[in-house]
Amino acid sequence: MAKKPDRTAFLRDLEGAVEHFTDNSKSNYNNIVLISHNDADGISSLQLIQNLLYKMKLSNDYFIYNRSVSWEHFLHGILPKRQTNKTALIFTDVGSNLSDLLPIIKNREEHFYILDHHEVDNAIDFNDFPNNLHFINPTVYGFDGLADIAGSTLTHMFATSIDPSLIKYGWLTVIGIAGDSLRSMDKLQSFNKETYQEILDEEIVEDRKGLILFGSMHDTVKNSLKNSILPFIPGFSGESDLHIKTQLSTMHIDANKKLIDINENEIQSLLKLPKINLGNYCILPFKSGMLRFTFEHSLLLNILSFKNISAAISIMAQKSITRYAKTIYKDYVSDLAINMKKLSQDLSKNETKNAIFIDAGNGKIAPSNWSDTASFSMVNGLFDQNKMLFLGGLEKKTRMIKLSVRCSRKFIKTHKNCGVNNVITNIKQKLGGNGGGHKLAGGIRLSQASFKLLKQNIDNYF
Ligand SMILES: [Mn+2]
Repeated sequence: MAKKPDRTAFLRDLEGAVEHFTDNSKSNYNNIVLISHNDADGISSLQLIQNLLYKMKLSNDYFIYNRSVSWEHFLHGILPKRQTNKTALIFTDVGSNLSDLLPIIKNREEHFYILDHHEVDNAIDFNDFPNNLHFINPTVYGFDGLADIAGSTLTHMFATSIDPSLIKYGWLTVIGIAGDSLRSMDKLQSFNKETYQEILDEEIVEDRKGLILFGSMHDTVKNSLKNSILPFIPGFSGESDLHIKTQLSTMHIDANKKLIDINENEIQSLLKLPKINLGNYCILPFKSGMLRFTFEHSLLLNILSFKNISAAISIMAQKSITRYAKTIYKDYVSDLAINMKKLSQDLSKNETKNAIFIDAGNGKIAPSNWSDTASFSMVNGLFDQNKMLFLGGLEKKTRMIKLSVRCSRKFIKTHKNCGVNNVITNIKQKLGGNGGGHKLAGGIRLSQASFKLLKQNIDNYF
């Protein structure tokens, strides 16, 4: 893995894929199969490519991959018995599990284009790639797959290299960036930053400066504070309406004013609260209500992708939110804020030199929320960034201990590149169980006896 990002080498790969795709589209391909990830970034990427293919007059089928089955199993249902090089497959925001994919691709005649920004298994030999694969992944050249380049940014670069007029769909790109980077627009870096600027220059979206309370930017001051999940605001996020109203009235702020309508004095008083900062956020001017705000739009897509993928895909084309989606969204953010509050105040923690265990079982936090609560508490820095977080508890149906495991980038740096995936592999080797993940996030299920041993010896697993 390169230390300093190699821009030239990455752009050379991208250009090679663009040329090959353009040439074959004119003379060879008669059908394109699209495969994308079931999240906001994946859906945005998918629609960017669909718009490209529409302009190129190429027919396409699409499939959403949620990683619940192996690539072999998934592709078995998609690839036809009769092979043909007249079909191309384009993977967006997925496809970097090369040890699973390469053996399949090697035995096929179709052309494969993988546009992904997830990290690749280190063991891959890039000189041993099949000729029918174009693999474009900026992380291979030292870019950060979240901060520097979202899946949608990469897809945007591919699509606009073929047809520059596709910049008009840049709002899709921004939704992908907002969902994956989890930061305000002023903190974007590298290709994310450059691409966002190009889209702004074309006046496709609008950039605004204001208080950053991601989760409910579209709502009243009271609800924005109550449901702020990024940042988590101690004393406000997850608190009761009455508590927040009382606080706001002592600050002489009208609790029912829209957050984006508050005046300079009100902004200044809110800035005195912990964690609250000014920053830039992005508006989609042609949408209304909550869907105008890219972070919230993106979070909604992420939530719906797990519950109802068709609802997620169709919301992209809608100007305003459906009642169904609105209810799901409201419950989600308010639960998440409340869970982070519980995590930072009420739940018992067991800390060692390198780890923090938090028992969220027995109804303390609903098991379906363990994963997101762990992720957002990590992003918000609610715990010591030098420790790995193990959040979970007894899962009633399996009688096993289920754990969501998270760590920060700082942790990986100070622990010689040891991330969540390495620790989970070590645990499985010594204690059994099943699970997996990547550097920053993963999960594992263990027997209760193994969990007891793990807690006693956790510092030996790093
Ligand atoms: Mn992504």
